[in-house]
Amino acid sequence: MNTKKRIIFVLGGPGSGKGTVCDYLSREYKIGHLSAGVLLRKEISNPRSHLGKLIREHIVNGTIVPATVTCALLRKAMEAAGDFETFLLDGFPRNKENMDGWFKEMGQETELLFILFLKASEDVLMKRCLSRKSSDRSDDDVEIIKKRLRTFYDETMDVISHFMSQQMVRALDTNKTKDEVFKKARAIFDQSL
Ligand code: UP5
Ligand code: MG
Repeated sequence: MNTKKRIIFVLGGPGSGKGTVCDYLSREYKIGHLSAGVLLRKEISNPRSHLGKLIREHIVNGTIVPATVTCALLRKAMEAAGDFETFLLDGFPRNKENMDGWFKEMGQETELLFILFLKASEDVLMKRCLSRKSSDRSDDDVEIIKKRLRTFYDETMDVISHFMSQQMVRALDTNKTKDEVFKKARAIFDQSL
């Protein structure tokens, strides 16, 4: 990549609205949206991929795929996305290993702008994962959702706390309606971009 891409990590529990908010923001601000989860699921459905089995095991256990795998997919997708200067990374990095791996692999060629943290209560997270209509997500099962939640609180919150200590986190309450969330997201982006 020739110029440094500007990156926003979008983090939050399962069902917190990462995909929904990123879709909205990418349209409104004409910025790229890369979902690590979507890229990993695509890799599983690619019969030529040697990584499918490893990724599937992580997804059905609600655990986290190593950074080398996810960073390689993100890099490829970023290069294929064309002209965007700024990208929302939806659902990455999910633990310290992912975060360190990102800076090692991508730190030179990207600039981290801030972290958007989507906050919703645990019962809202569970309800939204379960109510996702026509879900083709094998991990939208109550026992797996519990594991995803545990991984979020045990590992991803460490990443968020790390960036909080650097005043890089913009928090957004997603317990509210989509319209209220979008309005608040706009306010954050108008100030921070
Ligand atoms: N909805 C959204 N906002 C709403 C609102 N304000 N009011 C009412 N309804 C709202 O939203 C979920 C549902 O809620 C939708 O039906 C939506 O319409 C509604 P969505 O935007 O899909 O939430 P999101 O946070 O994207 O939920 P998702 O389930 O995708 O989050 P996860 O973090 O669990 O999933 P992800 O795809 O990121 O990861 C899946 C798995 O992949 C992980 O568990 C892990 O095993 C693996 N993974 C890695 O290992 N590494 C990675 O880097 C990424 C993933
Ligand atoms: Mg998502």
